[in-house]
Amino acid sequence: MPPSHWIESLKSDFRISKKKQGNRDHPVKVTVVEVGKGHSAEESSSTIDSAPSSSSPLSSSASEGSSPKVQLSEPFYPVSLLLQNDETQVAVASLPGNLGVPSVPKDEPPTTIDPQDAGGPDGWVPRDPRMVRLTGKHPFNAEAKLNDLFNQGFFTSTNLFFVRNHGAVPKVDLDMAKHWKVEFTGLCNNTSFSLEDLRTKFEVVTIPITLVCAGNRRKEQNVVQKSLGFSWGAGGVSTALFTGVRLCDVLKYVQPERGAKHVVFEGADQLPNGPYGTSQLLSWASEPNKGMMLAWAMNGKPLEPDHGFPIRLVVPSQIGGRSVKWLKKIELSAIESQHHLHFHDNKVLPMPVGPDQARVEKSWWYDPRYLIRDLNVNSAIACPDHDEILDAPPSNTYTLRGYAYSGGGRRITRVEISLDEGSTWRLAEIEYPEDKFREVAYDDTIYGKVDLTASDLCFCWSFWSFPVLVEELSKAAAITVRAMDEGLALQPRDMYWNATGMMNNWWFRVAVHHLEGDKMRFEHPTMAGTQPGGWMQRIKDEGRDPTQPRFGDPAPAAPLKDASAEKASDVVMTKPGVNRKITKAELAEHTGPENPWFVVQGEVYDATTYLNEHPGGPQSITLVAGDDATEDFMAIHSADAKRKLAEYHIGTLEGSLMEETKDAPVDDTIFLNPKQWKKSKLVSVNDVSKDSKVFRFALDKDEQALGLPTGQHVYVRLKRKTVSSGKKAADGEMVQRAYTPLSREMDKGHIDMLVKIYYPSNVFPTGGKMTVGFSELEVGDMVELKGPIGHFTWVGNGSALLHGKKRTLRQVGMICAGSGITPILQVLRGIFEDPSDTTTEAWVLDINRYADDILCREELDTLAARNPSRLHLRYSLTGQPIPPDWEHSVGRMDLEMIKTYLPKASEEGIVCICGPPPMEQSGKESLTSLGWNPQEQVVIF
Ligand SMILES: Nc1nc2c(c(=O)[nH]1)N[C@H]1C(S)=C(S)[C@@H](COP(=O)(O)O)O[C@H]1N2
Ligand SMILES: [Mo]
Repeated sequence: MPPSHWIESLKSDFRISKKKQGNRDHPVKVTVVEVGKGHSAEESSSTIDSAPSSSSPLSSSASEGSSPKVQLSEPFYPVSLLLQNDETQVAVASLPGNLGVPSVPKDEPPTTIDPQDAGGPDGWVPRDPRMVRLTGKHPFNAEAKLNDLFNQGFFTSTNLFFVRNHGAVPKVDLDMAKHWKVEFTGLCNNTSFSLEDLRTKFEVVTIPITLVCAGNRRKEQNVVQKSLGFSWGAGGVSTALFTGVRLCDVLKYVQPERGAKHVVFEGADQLPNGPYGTSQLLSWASEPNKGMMLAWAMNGKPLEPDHGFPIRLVVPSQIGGRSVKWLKKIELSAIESQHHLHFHDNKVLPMPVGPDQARVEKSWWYDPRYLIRDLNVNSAIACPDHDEILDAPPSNTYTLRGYAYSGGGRRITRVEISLDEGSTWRLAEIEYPEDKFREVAYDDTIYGKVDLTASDLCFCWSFWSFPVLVEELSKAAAITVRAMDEGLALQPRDMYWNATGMMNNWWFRVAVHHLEGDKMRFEHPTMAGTQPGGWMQRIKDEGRDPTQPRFGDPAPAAPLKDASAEKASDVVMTKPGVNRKITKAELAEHTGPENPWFVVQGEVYDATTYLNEHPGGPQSITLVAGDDATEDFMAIHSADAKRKLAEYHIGTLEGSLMEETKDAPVDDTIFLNPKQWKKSKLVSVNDVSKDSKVFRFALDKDEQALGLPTGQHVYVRLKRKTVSSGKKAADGEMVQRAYTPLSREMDKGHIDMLVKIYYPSNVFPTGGKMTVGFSELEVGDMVELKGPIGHFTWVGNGSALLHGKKRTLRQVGMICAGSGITPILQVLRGIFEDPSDTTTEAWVLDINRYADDILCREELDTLAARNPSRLHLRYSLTGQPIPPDWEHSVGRMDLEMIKTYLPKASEEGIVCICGPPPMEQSGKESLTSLGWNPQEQVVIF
């Protein structure tokens, strides 16, 4: 259940617990200690039991926003924290500003279900659409764009905090959270603790901690040769305030027996090979300085489902994989964890052991020497960002920026920058925001003790900066960074390629491209996940070795060694001797979850016996049962996984799912089939603006209707004719995206798609993968269509369906930009071309760069002219110059515009948004602040 629902269902509980607040509930104690700054430590302590702004030393030392009067409900379970926010209206989520410590970003946790999750096993987990998914739809493994992450500052909001889930998120509802027990077994006093027990028996503490997945920066290794893991960019790192109790305190309480050497942790997630689990050495776990904790809150709020609700282990300065989420069981044992993933994940195997060998020779995984615990030293460049353009006079200063961290509590002691590819280095400035916490001590009911005054270890990332003259940059071919830690560990020049692709920490290099007019474009090594771009792939495509980059050298750098040139396409995915021909009818019998078959590149695979072994969980296979899974499979899997696929090969599909269009849908008056890709031929292309075109595709028959409810979309997929580097590819890659047609349902026999083409440019060298694919199409070419998809349908006459729920609507607001007008236009027609609807009012705010960019303007203006009292149409232009006779708005979408040109929040209102994701996100935030319910009244198309 999303958090907003938690609050709802809790209100009644809370009223009861409020009444019985009695002697057990102690008033808030606030302690402030100031250390350093030349004078001796001075401690003042006060007890606030009435007004939050009493004249306590705390509130006098700095005034507003300090310790609220907070009483948590009983029994305590983390949702109590949220409830408190809601009921007392105090901003308890942030620490008082006067402490002078870095503040937590104010973003509310995500509240909406990403359409990619709808219907899947995580279809109940709210997530931020800005997260870049690294393993298809499921399971959820995701990182923020490096720039978004970095701009958050020291603390990462829950929304953009990276997520690493091996399977589906355990669904823990309120009742389960209330009764959640962490069970101690094995060589100790066997006992179990509810969250209330933990909070009352032990001291509650809050510690700022950076978590890093061991796979951070793995994409760089995967470009060289696909490892056993998926492609993290440099955003697999995030920082939060974690609140809970110290593991060492709890261990002392359960009294480990003689012979106990390891502490084994187990989560509640059910994975193909058992629950997630791993262990710590007891000697480390009992050590207070190591900072390990059992945490129920992140940034002052209950953990989100993705981060381990209701409780997780947090192990500072070690790889993220040790921080077990959804923590259920802790066992004191003579031997280390025997969990499958304790052995088969989070290892750095020796370089000579390739992924194939590692898979066959199991002993490598059981050698304790290859286990990884502490993080290694690492750093990355965030400014300039990938594809950032610098256009500034040579005398200006540009500040290079980035992050650095290490493990084992070790401080980063230097960060060095090279502008000549490592020949000479210069010292960067380093900022350690974590140190601010060493200067204060604070205590309240939500956070417990926030006191690092006695701590010397570094658990968090630091930020480096290096101002440089633009003139100097203009002579550089690359910007390189490396960091060193307290143990004098220095990031290496060369990549330590290893089978799991973990702990990648070679120098982080950003290539500098010099454009005409002294402009520069920057290029990062890779982009996370399947996103294209980065110098590593480019160098590889040019036939050179990406592990030996030479950016400035005019002499061609090291040619690509054959050994590292393994191409995924060379992997054989068929089994020798298998020659059965499988018909589509046979395939169609295997769409169920019991014995799913699927197709990759025309070959059929039977996943029945593999379902429970699949590292991504069985659902990601059953979702594609009976279907062509080529695109998803090829994009996500390693060469090794591809080789493994051969074991499940059972035959070759007769014909192809993609070619066949006349595989008679039952109702052939309708073209679209939600389960099947259907071929459609391009019949004409018409320019409508300098970069937008209308593509008309033929349906099966002249009199056929498309079959698309108003407000829904169609998936289009097509094969690219060129690859991004511009060379002709024998077999182009498949690209796919959802579009809303421009044509009407009553237009029979064809579908028109309005597409704005993002041509390659200096700023965006590859151009839009999909839209460039469109621009390459010639009349007579085929694409494939599938649908309808979407969560919003305009039924007509004031009635709509949102997520399948019927809604009566009188006011429809719409915000769009560019070609985002297409779904909006369909809804407008649904309202104003319906003679039975005489009352529904609509508001449209359409934002474009120049007046010429406004798509479908004639139709919009006509609709508005015909319905002056019901359609409120407003354009805004963001590009200069503004035409002299312009009567509409100027500037980017902002709160004021939304307030003025959209309806006021109301029961019978809704606002639909369609534009670039950042606009959708900020539109949603503004609407929320104006009283709209972001979940039920804001639709992102
Ligand atoms: N129960 C459980 N705990 C888990 C995992 C998991 O899949 N299940 N993934 C681990 C890994 S590999 C990492 S990097 C961290 C990620 O924590 P986060 O998703 O909160 O960022 O959780 C760890 N704890
Ligand atoms: Mo991880």
